[in-house]
Amino acid sequence: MHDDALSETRSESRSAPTAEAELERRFEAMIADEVRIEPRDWMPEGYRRTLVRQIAQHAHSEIIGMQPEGNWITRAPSLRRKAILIAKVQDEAGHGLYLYSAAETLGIDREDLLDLLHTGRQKYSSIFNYPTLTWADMGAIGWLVDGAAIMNQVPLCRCSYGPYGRAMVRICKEESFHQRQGFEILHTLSHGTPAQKAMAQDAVNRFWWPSLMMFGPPDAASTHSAQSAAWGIKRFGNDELRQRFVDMTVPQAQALGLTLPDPDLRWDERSGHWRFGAVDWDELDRVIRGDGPCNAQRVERRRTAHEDGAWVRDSAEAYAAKHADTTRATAAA
Ligand code: BYC
Repeated sequence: MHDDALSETRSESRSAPTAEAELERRFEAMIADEVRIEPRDWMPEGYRRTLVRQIAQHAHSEIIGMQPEGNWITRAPSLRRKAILIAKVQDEAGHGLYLYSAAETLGIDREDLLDLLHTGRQKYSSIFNYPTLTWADMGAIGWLVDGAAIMNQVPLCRCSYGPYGRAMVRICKEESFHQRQGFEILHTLSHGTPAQKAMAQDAVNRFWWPSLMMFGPPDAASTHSAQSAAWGIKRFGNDELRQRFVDMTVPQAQALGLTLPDPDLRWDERSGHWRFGAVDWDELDRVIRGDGPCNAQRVERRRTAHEDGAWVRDSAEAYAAKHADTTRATAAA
């Protein structure tokens, strides 16, 4: 669709009370033409709800994801490692903020989203319900968890909803940096003493399968994939992205000199893919339902952090109100 035609469509959809079917037809045409949907465009309620669900889950994952890594800030093995880890955890907070802002453009309040997280009514990624037991886990999270996140999130930069797609561009750039720092931590450990190499291997053993679960259930069991793909929200199915992640990661594990804990992992010459063993979908189900090793601890910590931060929000609101009063008084003078 040409720009002129698009702006005509948009201004009409904003001003004229067109019949719902016509609005829907225009929406579908925009999706088919890969024209981005923006906050003021008409959209079906299901599209809006799907985006709120996915963006909120994503935002929650970013801020809950600060906990397992924050756990190692005080015990990072050097000042350099500590500074890098602090910056990474701070990046995750920033990702959460862009994503909550993107969700707010869909007419939902950030406080309400946080309430849904704190009361267990909205999910966050299963991966953050696993503990970080050693320093090598910082490497495994960066390499595998950020690696899986990038694989999943780069296609979201082309999401049909503008504010989400644009937020993802910056997030993916930062995640790429995170992935490299994780790889570098593991590379140092795997080329260190035998004890350090064993620590790196143990971290990879524990994070490999949960990383594969980050892509969601198999396509056949995925409730939302087909509709999300039709709306241009998801560009690939869960299984395809999982396979791409395995194909990308196996050679990297070889470069690290570490093994992946899957006896069925083998190169399939015919398809040109690494074939992997069966994922334990019952485990994903259990962790999503709240029965992972750290679910209760993560949500409790998040609630406490929110309560502890109440004074900051109150102060910011009071400052904003005072600033608005001053601006009004100056304008009236
Ligand atoms: N964990 O129909 P499906 C990050 C839920 S990276 C928890 O396939 P969909 C970070 C799913 O929500 C992690 N829940 O759903 C990285 C749905 O439940 P509801 C966050 C999961 O939405 C490094 C149900 O299962 N990334 O933040 O089409 C450092 C059926 O699934 C999981 C994102 O969120 C799971 N692993 O696809 C710091 C990326 N898998 O909602 C931070 C954006 C599935 O019906 N999100 N579920 O109750 C997505 O791409 C998609 O939402 C998913 C799932 C691929 C995750």
